[in-house]
Amino acid sequence: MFPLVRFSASSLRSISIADQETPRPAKVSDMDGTQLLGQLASALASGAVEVVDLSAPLGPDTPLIKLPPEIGKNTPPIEIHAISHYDKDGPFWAWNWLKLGEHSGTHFDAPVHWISGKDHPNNTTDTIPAKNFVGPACVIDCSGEAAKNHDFLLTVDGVKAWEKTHGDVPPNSWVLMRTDWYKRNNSEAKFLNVDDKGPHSPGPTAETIHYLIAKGVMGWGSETVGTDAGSAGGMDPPFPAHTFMHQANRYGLASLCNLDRLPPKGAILIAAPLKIVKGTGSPLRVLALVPRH
Ligand code: 23J
Ligand code: MN
Repeated sequence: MFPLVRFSASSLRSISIADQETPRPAKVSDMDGTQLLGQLASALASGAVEVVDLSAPLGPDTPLIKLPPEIGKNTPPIEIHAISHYDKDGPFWAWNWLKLGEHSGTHFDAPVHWISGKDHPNNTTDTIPAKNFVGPACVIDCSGEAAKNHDFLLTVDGVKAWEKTHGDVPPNSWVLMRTDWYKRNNSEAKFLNVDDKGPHSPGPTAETIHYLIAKGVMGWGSETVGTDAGSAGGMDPPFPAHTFMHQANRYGLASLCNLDRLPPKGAILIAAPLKIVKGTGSPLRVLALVPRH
């Protein structure tokens, strides 16, 4: 069933929780949902809870991954074409059509994107349970390391150091690698950071992704063009974040912005891809609900 790696009982249990279609019946001790959402509405109005935009602008200048041609075909340049612009083609209205790869800009990776996730149930953008699109975020700050070393890899020890301060990474949470790499997002050359040895950008080790899957996370997010490091094509296996997250029927978020505006723990992420039929991923607006003190 999982050809590339064996899973512990705890990782399998957490997978079954996230894959459930219907929530478990509320317990008597659960907080009253109406009161809770009333408080949330007040907090949003007052600014006690802030909405932080984690998406990059999506247009012809958005940086796109450049795979070596010997590995495979590339996603096409983004195009935005006017259908009409208050003119003879539509006198009172403006609207556009897009030429847009699923894996363009700030985007979601569905399990079906990778061969290791191709046979899971509910592994496409139109079938993933909606409740998996909202959840808590753990933000691991690697900005200092990534500034010094463009090939920086977050190790299991790095995650454990975060857990020592902030507590265990909870099941069904998003783990986001903060690198401040998004500050390069306005230039494809700076963002992809390619030299004669290939692309250089930070990411996780294969062991880190294993560790997070054993914790039962919902997914892994990064500020770089994909969820894997620039050097990941040469890892064993190649592209471990893709290989192992999707093997576990979990998700990815790439080209995230503004992770420096999130606390290490306590934000709620809203990351809902377009409901593309049999979609392998989708550009999306990622929002974080952030408490302000
Ligand atoms: C295809 C092949 C390799 C990679 C990717 C896509 C992505 O990063 C992506 O956007 O999913 S690394
Ligand atoms: Mn992708």
